[in-house]
Amino acid sequence: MKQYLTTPIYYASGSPHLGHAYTTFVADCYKRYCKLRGDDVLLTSGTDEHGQKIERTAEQAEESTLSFVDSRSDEFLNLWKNLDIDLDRFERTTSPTHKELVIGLWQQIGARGDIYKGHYEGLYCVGCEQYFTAGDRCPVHRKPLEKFSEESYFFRLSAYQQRLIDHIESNPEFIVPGSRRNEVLSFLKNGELHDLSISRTSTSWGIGVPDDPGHVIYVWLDALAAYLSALGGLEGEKLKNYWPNSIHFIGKDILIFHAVYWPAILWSAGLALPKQIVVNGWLTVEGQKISKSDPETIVDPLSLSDLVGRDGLKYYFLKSVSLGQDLDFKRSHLIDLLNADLANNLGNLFSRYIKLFLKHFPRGLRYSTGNITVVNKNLLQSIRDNTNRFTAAFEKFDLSLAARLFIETAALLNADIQQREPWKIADRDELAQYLWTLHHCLAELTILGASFVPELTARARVALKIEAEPAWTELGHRQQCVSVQSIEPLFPRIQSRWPRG
Ligand code: ME8
Repeated sequence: MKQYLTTPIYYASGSPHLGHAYTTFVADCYKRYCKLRGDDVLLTSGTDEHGQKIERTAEQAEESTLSFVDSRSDEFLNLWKNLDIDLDRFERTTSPTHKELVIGLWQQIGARGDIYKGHYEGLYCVGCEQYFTAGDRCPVHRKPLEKFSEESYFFRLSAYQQRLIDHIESNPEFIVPGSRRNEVLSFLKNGELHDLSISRTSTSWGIGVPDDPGHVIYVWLDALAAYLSALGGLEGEKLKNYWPNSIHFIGKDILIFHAVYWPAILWSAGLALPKQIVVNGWLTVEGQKISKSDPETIVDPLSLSDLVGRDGLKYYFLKSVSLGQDLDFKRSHLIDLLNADLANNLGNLFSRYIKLFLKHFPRGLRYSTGNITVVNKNLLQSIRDNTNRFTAAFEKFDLSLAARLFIETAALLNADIQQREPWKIADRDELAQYLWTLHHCLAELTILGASFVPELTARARVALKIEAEPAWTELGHRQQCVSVQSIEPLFPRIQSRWPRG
């Protein structure tokens, strides 16, 4: 199956922070799971580089806008490389191919009769690059809204109100989780949808409106279109093959743009809608959303990954945040959880198993499935049951439950070893049979872990002397000869360098 996944196209107005990393971890984890299942899956991220917010930030930094966005964009790209995010494409909205696509999209919408020229008068938050109809402060940035009055092109968004309601109601999985779907539905049902201003004259940093050089295209229309540019353009094969099966991973702050404006734009352009929008909550620090505009909240993902490793960082957030919920970040919780789950539980499981195996069967052992006892069959079956629950969790985007099932499976194996005390088994055949069974259980455990802690599971597979790249098709496949080799501890305990907090 062909699948297309996207993270938001993050603003190149500042350096990436933990909030950006979190959504990217969710998308990366989901991609790894799809790949494991054998899907042909592409993941896109990128940077949103136009608009007034960026123009003003570059001015304040006394840099040319282009060199400013070049360096911010590099920071994002380098972060994803350093955190081992499995990206296929990194799209920049200043690229010439993207510009061409946005102009093509504008023309397609125009040809449909959905664009007209008018005058915009109202409120705007430059931080969100969003129009407001009421209020005097932006609820996200907590700054006064600015009054704008300018000539503008409009998109006939109002014409799509009922169609949007119908689509969301007849596709219950279009917006996940359900609480976010309800939010969009009540937004659509409780008020009149106004046409959307889609050009600006008060900034020149953007893509020019075709044949009207005084206007630049609204930055959100420009940025959303990057999802299509990353697939190689409006006429490309990739768009045909991957787009209908696409999932946008976003934060709740940009839900209306993705669930209301974007589908209407796509319909107008004669394109299919993405299959799903998966919405995460916010990471906060002391109750405040981690945000560029609030420097006190900023946590640098790289320095954190230097301390706990990139697998540790991914695992912690994927396990600790239930999809759609907020999480108040605390370093002490991060360290305690990783020490408990990855050092004590997972790490000890592998080290005690490998030690035991090497002591008794340094050159490997051979056993055949037909001869194993009911106790060992049951152990294999209980891993299989967890695997089935794991799949169901992924299908509901409940990555936190899937991570828990992975680590509970490790705990189950530790408990089994503790109870059966293989170091006391005198019968060589019985011991061989148990270690053979455990070998298969551990191999399956690495499959469950591969989407969350890919580097740890790859090393665990080296210890088990099996193919480094895990695949779902391995499940239930039993080999007669198994062996192991020793490796460095999988996840050494983290000694906190910070004051507790
Ligand atoms: O909105 N907690 O870019 P952006 C969780 N350019 N997720 C967070 C977060 C937090 N504290 N802070 C940021 C834009 N995020 C537009 C997107 S897409 C066509 C254009 C994540 O740099 C979350 O995914 O402000 C959120 O939606 C996104 O970063 C916003 O990134």
